[in-house]
Amino acid sequence: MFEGRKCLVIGSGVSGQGAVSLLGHMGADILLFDGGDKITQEELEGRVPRGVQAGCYVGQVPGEVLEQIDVAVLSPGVPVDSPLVTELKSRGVRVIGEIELGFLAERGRVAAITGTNGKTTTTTLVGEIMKAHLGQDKVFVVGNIGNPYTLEAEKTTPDTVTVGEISSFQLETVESFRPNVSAILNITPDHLNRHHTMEAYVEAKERIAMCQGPEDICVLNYENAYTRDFGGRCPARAVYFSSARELAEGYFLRGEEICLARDGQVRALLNIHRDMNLVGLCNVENVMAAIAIATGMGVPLDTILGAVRVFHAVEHRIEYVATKRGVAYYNDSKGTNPDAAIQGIRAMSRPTVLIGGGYDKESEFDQWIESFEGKVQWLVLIGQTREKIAQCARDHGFERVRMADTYEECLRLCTQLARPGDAVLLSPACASWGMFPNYETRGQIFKDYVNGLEE
Ligand code: UMA
Repeated sequence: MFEGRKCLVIGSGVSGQGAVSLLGHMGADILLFDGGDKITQEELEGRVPRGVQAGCYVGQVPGEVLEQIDVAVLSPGVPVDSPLVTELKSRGVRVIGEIELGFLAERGRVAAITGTNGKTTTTTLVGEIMKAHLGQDKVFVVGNIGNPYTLEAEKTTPDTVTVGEISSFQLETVESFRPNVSAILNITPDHLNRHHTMEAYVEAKERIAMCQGPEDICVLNYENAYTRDFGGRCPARAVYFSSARELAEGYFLRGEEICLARDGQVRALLNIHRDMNLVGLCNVENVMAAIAIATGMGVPLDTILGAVRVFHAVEHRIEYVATKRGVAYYNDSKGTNPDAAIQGIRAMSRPTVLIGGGYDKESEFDQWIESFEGKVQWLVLIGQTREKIAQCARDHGFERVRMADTYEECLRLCTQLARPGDAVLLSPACASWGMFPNYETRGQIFKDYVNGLEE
C-alpha cells in the first residue's frame, strides 16, 4: 500500500514513532519531521525506531523535499490547519492521521470510543471485558490512552479485538476508519483553541461513525443533546444509554440498578453500589456504555458483569490516594476540562479544598464554579488560567480563592487549608501543558506529595 512511497511523518512523539515503525514494515520511504523548538537533530534521529531507516528534519522541511512527498501521516497534536499541513494539502499530498494508518493494517474487529469525558475509563473497562472473553493476547487497547495504534495494528488477526480510545484530534484525520462498534459518550465544550468552533469539535467526534453501516453499532448518551441528536443521523444502529430517564429501548438507571430494556422487556443487570467499585454518576454512565459496547461486540452478559464487578478506578480519574490527618486526598488530574472537573466535585462527599487551573484551552468556567454548591471550601489556583478563573469565581460570588505561584506551594497551601473530615481534590478543569508534560505527571507529583505526608 505504501511500498516505495515517500511518506512524511509529522511529529516524533509516541504516535510518530509508531507510524515510522509501521511504515518501515510496509516498505515505505520514510521522512520524520518535528517542528518542536526544543528538539535537536540528534534527538530526532534517536527517536527513529531501531531497524527502520528514516530521513530526519527538525524545524523545517526543505521545499525540494516537500515536492517529493506522496503521503503525510500526522501525529494527533499536529493541527490540520497548521502551515505545513496546509502547504502539503495545496500540493495535493494525501494527509492521514496515525489512527487511519493503524486501521489500514487492522485485520481483526474494532471497538472505538470517543467523547469529551469518560473515554479512558470506558476504554479500559471494555478492554478488560474483552480480555475476560477472548484472553489477554487477543485484545489490544490503543489510541489516546497512550498506546499508539500503529504499534499494535500489525499484531492483529481475524480473532483479535482492538479497543481504541480515540480523541477528536485523532478523528480529524481518519478516512476509512470503521469500528464494528463505536461510542460517543458525551460532547461538551473542550479543545476549542484547536477546533475553533463547537460545530467543528462535534463534527470531529461524529467522524468516529462516518464509515459505519447499518450492521455496525454506535453507542450514544441519551442525556447529551449532541449525541442524542446524532442517533437520528448516524449511519450505524444507535444504542442509547441514560442515567436520567427510563428508555423504551437501551440501558438506563432505575434507582440503584442499571437496567436493559429490550423488545418490551426490562431486566435489572447490576446494582451500582454492590456490583461496582467506581464512584460518581459519570462512572455509572461509563459502565452502561461499556456494557452496551461489549454486548455489541458479542460478549455474553455474565462475562461482562463479572469484569465490571472486579474493575477499579483508572489512575488519575477521581482516584483515592490516601487519608492523612483526617483529610482524604483525591487525584483527578484527568479532570482536564470544566465538565470533567464537575464530575470530580460531584463525586466528593466531604467539604473540599479544590486545586484548579492550568493551560488555557479557552474554556468557560462558569458552570464549574456553579457546581461548587457549598461543597468547595477553598479554591487554590495555579497556572496560566488562574486569573481568568479567579475573576469568574468572583463574578459568581465565590471569594474563597487562593493563588499559588508553584505547584509545590499549591500543595502545601491545600494541606494548611484542609481540616480533618475534608477532602483535597486535584481536579483542575484545565490541561496540564505549560507546567507539566502531561496530566499523568501532574497527578503523580500530587500522589507522591500526599504519600510523603505524615499520617
Ligand atoms: N509537533 C510538531 N508539530 C506540531 C505539533 C507537535 O512537530 O504542530 C511535535 C512535537 O514537537 C512533539 C510531537 O509532535 O515532538 C508530539 O506529538 P503529539 O502531540 O501528537 O503527541 P504524542 O506523543 O504522539 O501523543 C499523542 C497524543 N497527544 C495529543 O493528542 C496531544 C496522546 O494523547 C496519545 O496518548 C498518544 O498520541 C498515543 O495515541 C494525550 C493527550 O493529551 C494523552 N490527548 C488529548 C486529551 O486527552 O485531551 C487529546
